[in-house]
This record gives sequence, C-alpha cells and structure tokens, in this order.
Amino acid sequence: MIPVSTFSGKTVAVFGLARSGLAAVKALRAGGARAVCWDDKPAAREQALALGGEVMALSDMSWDGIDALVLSPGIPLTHPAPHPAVLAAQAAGVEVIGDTELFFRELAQFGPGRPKVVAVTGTNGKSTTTALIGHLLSRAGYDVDVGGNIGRPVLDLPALQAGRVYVLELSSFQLDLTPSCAPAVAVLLNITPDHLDRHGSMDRYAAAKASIFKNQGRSDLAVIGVDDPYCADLCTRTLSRAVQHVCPVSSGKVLGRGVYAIEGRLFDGEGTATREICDLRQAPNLPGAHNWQNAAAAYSAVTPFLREPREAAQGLLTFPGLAHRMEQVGRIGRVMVVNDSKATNADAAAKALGCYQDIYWIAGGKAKDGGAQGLEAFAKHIAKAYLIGDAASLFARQLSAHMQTSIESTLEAAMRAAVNDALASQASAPVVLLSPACASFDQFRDFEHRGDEFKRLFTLLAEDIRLKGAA
Ligand code: UMA
Repeated sequence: MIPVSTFSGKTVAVFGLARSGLAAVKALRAGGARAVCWDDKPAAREQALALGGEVMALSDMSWDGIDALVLSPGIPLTHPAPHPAVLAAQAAGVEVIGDTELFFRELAQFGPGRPKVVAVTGTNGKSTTTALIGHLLSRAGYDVDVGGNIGRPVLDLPALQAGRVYVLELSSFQLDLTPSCAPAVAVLLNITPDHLDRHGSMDRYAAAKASIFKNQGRSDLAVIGVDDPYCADLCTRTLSRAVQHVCPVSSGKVLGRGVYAIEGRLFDGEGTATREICDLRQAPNLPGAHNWQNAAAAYSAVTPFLREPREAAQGLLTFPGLAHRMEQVGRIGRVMVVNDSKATNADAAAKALGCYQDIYWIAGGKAKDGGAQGLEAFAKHIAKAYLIGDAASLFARQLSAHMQTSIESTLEAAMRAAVNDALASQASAPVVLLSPACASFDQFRDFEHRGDEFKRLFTLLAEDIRLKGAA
C-alpha cells in the first residue's frame, strides 16, 4: 500500500467504496488523514468502517473543513450529469480528484531516485499493453509494479521506493480526475468512440485521453499510436510543440520515424537506420494487427529503460497474455473456446472477429453508442451470432440481415447452443467466441465476472459433453 501523506492532518471525503475507493481510504488513513466515506451499498460502507473510515451520507454533510473529494472513476463527474455530491463539493470550493491523483501528488514529493511511471491509455488494448510493459521491464531486471484500470488500484501497489517502476493503466475517467498526472513515459494507443455517455462528446473523450501528456517535460517520452485520425492529429500537434520526446507507433503503416509492425514484423528506426526487432507472428499471445500495435507501443515505452532495445524482442515473444482478452479457455473436441469478455465495445470485438474463421459468436450485454454497428463487416468470419442481455434485440436488428442470429436467455444458454452448433458443423476448426461488444453491467458485476462465469460454464459443459461421449 502507498500511504498518502499529502493530506496528513486533513479531512478527505471518499465517495465510492469499491476497489479504488477502499484503497484510497486505507492509504489516506495510513498517511494520517481523516476519511469521511460514502457508498450507496451498505456492505461497501461496512468495509470502509473496518479500514478506519467514518461513514456519513454526503448529501447530509457540511463541506466545511473537507479538503478534497476523492471520487471513484465509476461515478459521473460531468456526464450524463455530475453526481449531486460532485456539484455540492464544487459549490463549496472543494476539489474533486481521484485515487490516481493522490498517487501522483505523493510521487511528486519523493526525493532523489523518484520512482518512474509508465502510464498507458487508449480506447482498446491498454490492459494488454500495460501488462506487456510490466513483463518486458521485469524481464530486464526492474523492480516493477502494475496497476490502475487494469484492476489493482494504484494505492494498493507497494510503497514508493527509489528505483521502482510503476506501470499504470489509466482510463479516461481516471485521467479526468488526475490533474497532476506526469508520467516519465506516456502511451496513447488509439481513440475510437467509447464511454461517450460519460464524456458528452468525442472531442471531450479525446481531450481526456490526450491529458496523459499535458504535464510531461523535456526528458519524458510520449508514445502515440497513429492509426486513427484522432491520435494521428494529436501526434502531429505533440511533435510540433517539441516539448517531450515523441515516438509514433503503427501497425500497418511504414513510418519515416518511429516503431511499426508490417505483417507482424516489428521495425524500429528512422529512414535507412531502421532495423527489424522481431517477428510478432511468433508471439502466440499477441495475435492480430491490433496486438502488433500494442507490441510496438510496449517496445517503444521500454526503450528508455533498456541498454539494448533488442533485449525486448524475446520478452515480446514470451508474453503470457491476459485473462479475458482473446484468452484460449480450452477445447471441446475440435471446437476452440475463446473468452474475450474484455471486448466491451464494437471496436474491440471487431479485433477478435478479424482473427478467426467459422466463429460461433456470443455477443450482447449493455450496448454502447452505435451498438453492433460495423460488425456486420465480419459476416464472412461468423457462422452464427448468439445474442444475450439488454442489447440482444438491438443487435438482432443490426446483424440479422447479414448473418444467422438467435436471441438467447442467458450466457449459459448461448454457450450451450454455440458449442452444440459448432460441434455439429462441418468446419474443421470452429471457434466459440465470447466477444460481447457491450458492457457487462446488465447481467454481471463487471467484464471479469462475465469472463469468469464463461470459463466456469465451459468447464461444466466440457465435462457434461465428455460424460455423454459426444465430443
Ligand atoms: N456508487 C455509488 N453511487 C453511485 C454510483 C456508484 O455509491 O451513484 C458506488 C458503487 O456502489 C461502487 C462505487 O461507487 O461501489 C464505484 O466504483 P467503481 O465503479 O469506480 O469501481 P472500482 O472497483 O473502484 O473500479 C475502478 C474502475 N472502474 C471503473 O472505472 C468503472 C476499474 O476499472 C479499475 O480496475 C479499478 O477502479 C481499480 O483502479 C474497470 C472498468 O470497467 C475495469 N474501467 C472502464 C473500462 O475499462 O472501460 C473505464
């Protein structure tokens, strides 16, 4: 845990007591602050009490004497409307910040040998890239910790220590709450429509993502994917401001200067000085063009830490991959079952759909803006779509002119139908793929809960089919 000393002797309100909120309460208390806490869930309030927090409904509270409101990233700051607690704090002149802001303020106070931060954002691929950077640095012998939006709250990470490197995944929600964000290396992978309900417009969403670079200085590095128009434009603007070092990265484009992958071969350089680093087609857990961009970004992000950048090549090839991201769960007969529960929007699902053929695709949940729009383009890859959750009817309307679809009552029903159809098909290597293109909140706690449930159902179904001797 990283004790937060910057509010020592002061009182901080903490709203939202799930992972990040509870970690903040613990860290504030350890640093000598009073933590006044609230969550609409009674069980969460109990947990805060056990950590030394004081429970108080923020609606009844006087904001006099409160020095900051630490807001969980899942609670609306601006859109669709600021939460009333946010408005009340702002009206009283109390700053509204996140747990990640507490981290960066603590870091700023650290003396010589200050730990370095590599921060990663982007609409898609940020967890994979964050974990990959952690893997590359740890192989290179660094004392490295990985946290943030990837699941482990930043303040839960081991205490700040000279020489330590923190690799943090930062969401747009967290960036909005982190005005002091100042990473030595900042990575922006891509920007495509997502979370527009929470940011109000694409421009505001892109601005939140771009803020990862705003406090960087001369010795810092910005790694920017240039494969979408928002990031390409941002890269041009960042280069022309000439503050920090900038490394453009791409999967698919040859760059005059930067790091790029062409057909899976990773190149680093500038004009004639360009050299090939490795062939990413040999990396079993980085399949597809989108992962090659993640690999290019991770490679670029670790180069300031390595004596010889080629040291990273072996690490890219041995990356073990992440749960819930195109995770191969197992096989039932000749059917491969893949858990891509992390694909919470259409763009992320498109990446997985592009990687396989003969797909028995399970999709749906709580739809994002646009629903499944654009995914009809993968009809040739898809044998049938099994649609679940709130989005099932919308997805059926959007997709059924292009592919066979059915609406299923639960994830379990969808999985049974998909596996049975795949086993009955003529395809030599069919794939049952959960890649929902939706948030999970209509049926599950979060995408991890959805993916874990999918894996549990797989184990049960595989055993069931094995007992019947059907596979
Ligand atoms: N709450 C209220 N009243 C409200 C609204 C919420 O009391 O009106 C409470 C809820 O009961 C809950 C808490 O506020 O207890 C909200 O917590 P949270 O949703 O912020 O959850 P955490 O467990 O703290 O998780 C957060 C991130 N969640 C979100 O950004 C939604 C996690 O990212 C992150 O891993 C974690 O901090 C640790 O840093 C998850 C996520 O879905 C994976 N991120 C989004 C994404 O990747 O697309 C951005």
